[in-house]
Amino acid sequence: MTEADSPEEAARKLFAGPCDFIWGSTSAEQLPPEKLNEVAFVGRSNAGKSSLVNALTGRKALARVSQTPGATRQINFFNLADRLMLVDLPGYGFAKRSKTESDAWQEMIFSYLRRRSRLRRVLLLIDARRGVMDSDEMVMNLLDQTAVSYGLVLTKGDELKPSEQAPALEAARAAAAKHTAALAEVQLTSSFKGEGIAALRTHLASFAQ
Ligand SMILES: Nc1nc2c(ncn2[C@@H]2O[C@H](COP(=O)(O)OP(=O)(O)O)[C@@H](O)[C@H]2O)c(=O)[nH]1
Ligand SMILES: [Mg+2]
Repeated sequence: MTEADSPEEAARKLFAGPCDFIWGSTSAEQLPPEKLNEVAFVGRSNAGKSSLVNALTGRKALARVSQTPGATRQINFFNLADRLMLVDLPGYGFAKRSKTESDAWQEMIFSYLRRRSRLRRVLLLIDARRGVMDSDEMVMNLLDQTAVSYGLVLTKGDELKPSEQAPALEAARAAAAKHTAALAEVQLTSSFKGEGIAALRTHLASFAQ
């Protein structure tokens, strides 16, 4: 008999397995059937969502990394080994967006969040250099109204000097502490350098079936 894998090793294997883009929704009326537990990634346009999905799955171009902020306007579903659905939500907070557009975004995200009974976790991505901004606070207020708990993930950690990391984490923890549904723990990641990626895989793998 072989010993069971550690949670870290089990997570590594899960994310090294097949992962396929299966569905892109431009409205919350046309979501795929709920067969798997889901974890969703949300954040400002350019926060690094697509890059993080690629880093987690070890693929260069599974989720499209955009050169144009705000280009991803659909909800993209990635089936991870038939065990977990990774969901890349459209970005928000792009300065050129009109009120109508941001209302439409909010409506789409809110109806996604309300409809998915198998949504286990939302990760709210924050560019580590910028920290929590007003638009992030608005989304945290929105998330507080749903039943799903969410964790803050600082992205682009490689852009911080070592001395800037602890203050950035502390500020994000303080922002999270003001919100009822936010988890206390904040993760620092770099999709480019791999920092924090294995830990995030282990966290997400706990929701896999
Ligand atoms: N330095 C650095 N840049 C990153 C990292 N992740 C993403 N980026 C850059 O940030 C920009 C937006 O990334 P993208 O994944 O498309 O963000 P999205 O709009 O949230 O999906 C791109 O220019 C990426 O190359 C990272 O870990 N480190
Ligand atoms: Mg994207």
